[in-house]
Amino acid sequence: MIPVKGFSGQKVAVLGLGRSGLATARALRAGKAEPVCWDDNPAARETAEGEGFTCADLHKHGAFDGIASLIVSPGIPHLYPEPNPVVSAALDAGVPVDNDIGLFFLSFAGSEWNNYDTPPRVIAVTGSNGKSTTAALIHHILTEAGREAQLAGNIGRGVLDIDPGGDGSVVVLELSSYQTELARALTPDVAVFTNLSPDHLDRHGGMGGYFAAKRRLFAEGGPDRAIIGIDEIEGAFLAGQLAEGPTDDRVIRISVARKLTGPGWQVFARKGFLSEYRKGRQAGSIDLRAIKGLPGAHNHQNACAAYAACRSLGLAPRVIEDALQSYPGLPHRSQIIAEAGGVTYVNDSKATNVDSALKALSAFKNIRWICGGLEKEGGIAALNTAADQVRKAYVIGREAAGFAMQLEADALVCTTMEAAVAQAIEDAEEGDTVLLAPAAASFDQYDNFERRGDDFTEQVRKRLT
Ligand code: UMA
Repeated sequence: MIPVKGFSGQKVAVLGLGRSGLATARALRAGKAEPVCWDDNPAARETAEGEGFTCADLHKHGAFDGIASLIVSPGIPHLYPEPNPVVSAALDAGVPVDNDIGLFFLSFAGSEWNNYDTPPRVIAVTGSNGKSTTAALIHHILTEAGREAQLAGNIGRGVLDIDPGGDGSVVVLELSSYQTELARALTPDVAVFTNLSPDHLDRHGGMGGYFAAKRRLFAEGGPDRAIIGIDEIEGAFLAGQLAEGPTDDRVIRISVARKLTGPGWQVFARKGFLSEYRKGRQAGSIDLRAIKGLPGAHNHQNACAAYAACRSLGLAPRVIEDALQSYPGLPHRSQIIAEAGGVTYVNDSKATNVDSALKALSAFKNIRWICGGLEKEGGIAALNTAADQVRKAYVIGREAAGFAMQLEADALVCTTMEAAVAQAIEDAEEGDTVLLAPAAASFDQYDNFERRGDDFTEQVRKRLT
């Protein structure tokens, strides 16, 4: 745990007592602050009280008297579509609003670092898609290379839950736009921006707000090294804005759309080959095509970003290449869960938006595609650009019929995962891929995308054994 600094003897309100909130309350207590906790769910309050925390209703008039700061969990809106009333009350009372990420950057450095040969470094990864894989891949490469590394943030572990950094260690953080937008301190040593496509637009008042939230990671005086995917205009703009000039290698540009030339530092992947160029010279090259844990161009972008991050810490190309080969992949992200009778079964339940589903569709051929769920803003028409890859769609979700009607591919309304998997297995022929890539949120039928992916895996395994 990272004890929170700067609030000793002061009351700090904590709103939301899930993974990030509980870790925050513990870290505040370890830093001798007095957390005053609240969660709208009585069960979450009970858990916190079981750990000896004081809960007090932060909606009540005067709740912010004597409170030094309000720490808000990422899932709780602080601005759009409308701020949670507790956040509004804190703002009205002039109480600073922050989150666990802001506290982490205030508290991570310790006086023991003065005795270290190499101070701990923080790598923060953001972007619409691929940030979990990129963060996990960086962590995997560092660990394989014998570096002490910890992984936290949006990937599932509260950032204040990690251990203090040892000599030469690295912390890899996956940060969502919810987290970067609110954090009052954001000072990673290396920051990565994978890509940008519409997501969470309701929470950011549209695309501009969404990009602005992610850009905060690269604000003035920010990272020593910025690794930026430039295949969308926002990334190209950000890289251009951060670089002092064409040779400034503080910025490493990455692409999977084109060969990058120029005198700066760049890493790109084309036709399955990763190349690194620095000062006009090729510094590294890796054949990514046979790496099982990283199928498809979208994963090649993740490989480029992770490669660049590790190169910026001084790892040799060869060491990175060896580690890429052994990357096992993350659950629910292009995860091969079974192979039987020449058919491959892939769980990409994390493809919760159109863009990530399109990336999954382009990574495989002859697809029996399980899709559908709670549609996100912006519609699903763009999915039809991948219709050629799809042999048949098996549509799930409460609104399966409406979803199926918008698809150009041959589509069957299945509604449940059980029905979709049963039919896809019955139809599948040698060489096909049965792919769960929903292009929608899971909340109409599941608690989260993990449960949806687990259900898919269970249904497939049940039928194949
Ligand atoms: N709550 C209230 N009032 C409300 C809303 C929620 O009290 O109006 C309470 C809930 O009852 C619950 C708590 O807030 O007890 C939940 O807080 P949370 O939703 O922020 O969830 P955590 O468990 O703290 O998890 C958060 C991130 N969740 C979100 O951003 C929604 C996790 O990312 C992250 O792994 C974790 O912190 C540790 O850092 C998940 C996620 O879905 C994976 N992220 C989004 C995404 O990837 O698309 C951004």
